Amino acid sequence: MNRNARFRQKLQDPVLTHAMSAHNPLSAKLAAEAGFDAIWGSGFELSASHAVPDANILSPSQHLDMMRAIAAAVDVPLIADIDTGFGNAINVSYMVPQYEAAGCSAVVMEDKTFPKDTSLRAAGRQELVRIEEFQGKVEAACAARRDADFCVIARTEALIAGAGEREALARASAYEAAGADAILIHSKQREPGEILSFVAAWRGRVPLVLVPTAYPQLREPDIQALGKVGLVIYGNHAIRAAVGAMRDVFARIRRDGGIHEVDAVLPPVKDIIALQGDTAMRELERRYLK
Ligand code: SPV
Ligand code: MG
Repeated sequence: MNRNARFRQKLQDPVLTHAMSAHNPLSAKLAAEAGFDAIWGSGFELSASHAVPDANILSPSQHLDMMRAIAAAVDVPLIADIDTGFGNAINVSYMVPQYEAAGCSAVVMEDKTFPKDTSLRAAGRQELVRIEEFQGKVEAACAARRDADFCVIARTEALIAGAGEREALARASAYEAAGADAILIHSKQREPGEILSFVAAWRGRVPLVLVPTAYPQLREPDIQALGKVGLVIYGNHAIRAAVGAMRDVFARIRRDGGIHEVDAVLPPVKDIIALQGDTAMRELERRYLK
């Protein structure tokens, strides 16, 4: 079974699928190594790795290039975060085949205006497009895919925008009717109540997708028990882990006046060389360098 078919099957499977964020092929490789089912090609993480806000500051081609590099580095399915689809339904029609050709197995597209503002920032500019407009974008994404197993996940930001559960449910149903394979429902409340209420009220047939960054107390067994969630995405834990680890090590080196103390606690250089795919290159060397 190819990657797209595997991902579609996993998404529909009653067992919860988990995806870890990545901002480059190395972080994707570490997530796959840790046993995550899929990689989340996070716009937030890629923006952070360029030290710019997650607000469509980077170009679509920068994101697309990174997705291509990640898909080439790992075997697990890659879910591309295409923000609002980089424009209207026409832009979506042209972008989706490029993400598919880059090796992604799914796209997640959100119902905000372009340019977007990031969801979890306090007092962000959260403006939703009309329901019909976003239905057109979902239809365009579905029609543009070449492999029927490539998944189109519609994300509603109704709760993030403060529009309430009724609006979120209306949008989710409208996007399912437009052909979405799953609905991502996002919340920035520090307690899971808002999300749990939405999940309980959801009557659609397609699975839900959660990103529990703001309400980390909701664990996988709790989510699995809800019965309607097919996928949980850990949205920014690769970049936060990297920032924490680098800050700590850099401060220790400054404090110690050298690298003599941290050396023993860091992964050895041979570990990094292995992650670079050294074994494969040595095999090429053995076979072809004559
Ligand atoms: C991302 O990781 O880019 C996301 C999730 O879209 S969030 O940042 O929570 O909006
Ligand atoms: Mg994003």
